[in-house]
Parts: sequence; C-alpha cells; structure tokens
Amino acid sequence: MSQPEQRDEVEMLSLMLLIRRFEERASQQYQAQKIGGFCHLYIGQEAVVCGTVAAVRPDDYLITAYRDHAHALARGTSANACMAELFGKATGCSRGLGGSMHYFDREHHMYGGHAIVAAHVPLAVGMAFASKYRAEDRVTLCFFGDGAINQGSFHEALNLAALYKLPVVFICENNLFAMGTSVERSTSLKEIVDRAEGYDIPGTVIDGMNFREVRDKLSGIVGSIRGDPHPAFAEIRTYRYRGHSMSDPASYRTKEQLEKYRLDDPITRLRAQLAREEKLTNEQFDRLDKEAKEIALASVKFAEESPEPPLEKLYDYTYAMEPARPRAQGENSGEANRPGGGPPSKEKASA
Ligand SMILES: Cc1ncc(C[n+]2csc(CCOP(=O)(O)OP(=O)(O)O)c2C)c(N)n1
Ligand SMILES: [Mg+2]
Repeated sequence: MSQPEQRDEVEMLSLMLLIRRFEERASQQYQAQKIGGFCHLYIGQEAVVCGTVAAVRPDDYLITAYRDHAHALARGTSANACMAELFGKATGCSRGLGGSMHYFDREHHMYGGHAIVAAHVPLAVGMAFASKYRAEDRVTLCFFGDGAINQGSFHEALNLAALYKLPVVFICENNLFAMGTSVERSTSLKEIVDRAEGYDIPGTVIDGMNFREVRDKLSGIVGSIRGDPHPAFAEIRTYRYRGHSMSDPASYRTKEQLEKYRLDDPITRLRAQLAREEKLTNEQFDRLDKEAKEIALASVKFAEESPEPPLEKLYDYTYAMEPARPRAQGENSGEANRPGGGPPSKEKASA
C-alpha cells in the first residue's frame, strides 16, 4: 500500500477542536467527581497527534503513554467510548477497566495508553519487529514525553530498533516538563533530538504548534520508512496549557511562558492559515466548534447512562487473579478461595 491521500485540513481542524472540547469536558467532569484516578489532559498539544495521524495510514500501529485521550480520538475511537472509559463504564474503550491512562482500541490500531514512563517503548519495537517479520509495510508510531528519554528501557529499545532496522518512528512530545521537572533540570543534552544520533537513528525537530509542519515532516519520514524499513526519531516541540494532571497547579512555570504558547495556539494557527487562503469562513469555524462541543457534551450523557462493568469482571484482563475473600466462620479453605484458584470466568477463558 502507498501513502494515504492527504487528509482534508478542515476535517483535521475539526478533529483538533473535538480533542480540545473533549478534554475541557473531561476536566469539568473530573472536578464534579464523576471520574476517578488520574487524568492528564492534552490541551495545547493537539497538532502533534493530529499532524501525525494526517500523515499515516489507518492501519499503521500507534502506541503512547498515559496522556492518551487525544491519540484515541485522533485514531477514530468515538468520544462516547472515550468518555465512558473515564467514567469507568462498561461501554468504555477498555470496557471501563482501564481508565484515563489505559485507553485501548485494537480496531483502530491504538495499542494503549501506558502509565509507566517509557515502558511502552520496547513494546513499540516489538510491534515494528512483527510488521517487518511479516513483510508488511506498516509503520509503528511510538509517542512518549520528554520524561521518557532518560529511562533505561528507552535506550534498550532504540538500540534494538536501529540494529534490526525496524519501521518505527519514535515521537518525543517535548512539552518542556515531566511533572514539575523541566527538561533543563533532567537532561544533560541541550537538544533532545541528539539522543537519536547516539543510536545512528535519523532525527528531526518539528514545531508541534504547527499542524502543517508536523504533517509534512512526518509524511516525509513515514514515506522513507515504507520503502526501506528503518527507525526514525522526531522531537516535536509543544506545550501543555494545563498542569501535569488534574491536581497540579503548575506553579513551577511562569504565566509569561504559558501566555507565549497560548498566543501560538495550534487551533488558532491552522484556522488563520485556512482563513487567509479563503478555505474557511468564521461561520464555518463556529459551526465546527459548535459540533465539537455538542459531541463532547453528548459523550457525557452517554457515559452517565452507561452501565458499570459487573463486579465479577473486576479481575478480568489482569495477570493477577481475584484475591482471597475473607473466609466465613466454619468455611473450608478451598482452591477457589486462593489467589490463582477457581475457574476463570467464561469471557476470560475465551479472551
Ligand atoms: C517509571 C516511572 N517513573 C515515574 C513515574 C511517575 N510519573 C508519572 S508521569 C511522569 C512524568 C513524565 O513526563 P513526560 O514523559 O514528559 O510526559 P508528559 O506528562 O509531559 O506528557 C512521572 C515521572 C511513572 N509513571 N513511571
Ligand atoms: Mg513532558
């Protein structure tokens, strides 16, 4: 298969709007205590995943870290399935058992949602190995944050990918911070992209606030990989407007820095580019935004009305089995009562 037809830019702008409005709704619902656990928002970074997705085929593999709502939406997972997952409902994209950090959608080739920093980078290398082994021309897109690049698993993975010439793009979403630690305080290199050189992997720096630049540079990278499998590294420079997670007031950075990036907003920028070229009117933009807000709002209703997963499914899809429940007086200690004991549920046996 060849490169995809270039996706329509107005369609991609509406995808960025959907991601932003979805995240705003998620934030609101989190504050209303409808969502438990951690929740990391992607607001400000929309052009990174949208530009990438616009440059690849739907059957290319995608894997990412825990700031993953946008990656699923960009791949085509419905807002309903995404919001329901945040609510822990059975209709969620991970059946309500994964939550914010563990989105998964095999149909759309979105292979997580991974909470342990850099732990998924070797998985991406395994996926790229599989497609090369099967002589497919799929490319694996592996997203991670600037906080991942000093983890051991990251280095092992890059080395193997280079050695075996695997078709994988390592995409570092450099938003300048890993929780409250800035890149200057964590990384000896001045430029993250130089990490790639140490493994003989070609590296590119990309402005992540510019949708067109992300799409065009990724398109070149992915095109060259399809003809001749090899790894590539893209440092995409971006910024998150919100704190690391919902509980972070982000007091480690200045208002001026935030303002600088807000003025360079990826949605505003693509809107202005399209308007200048007379491809989008203000009315059309307002309509797209209204639609995005409606989809996000409807997803909350869908999530609220969806059923909880049944309690007996709580330990399905985990490595550990149901823990022992306290024994009632006079009850014998039996197999079914111990961890690992007892028959698996029907669905688990067939999964
Ligand atoms: C191995 C490991 N160490 C520590 C953590 C705690 N932790 C969660 S997020 C995070 C920061 C990661 O930052 P970055 O990779 O830049 O991603 P971003 O949040 O900026 O998208 C840390 C240290 C973790 N999840 N995994
Ligand atoms: Mg970061």
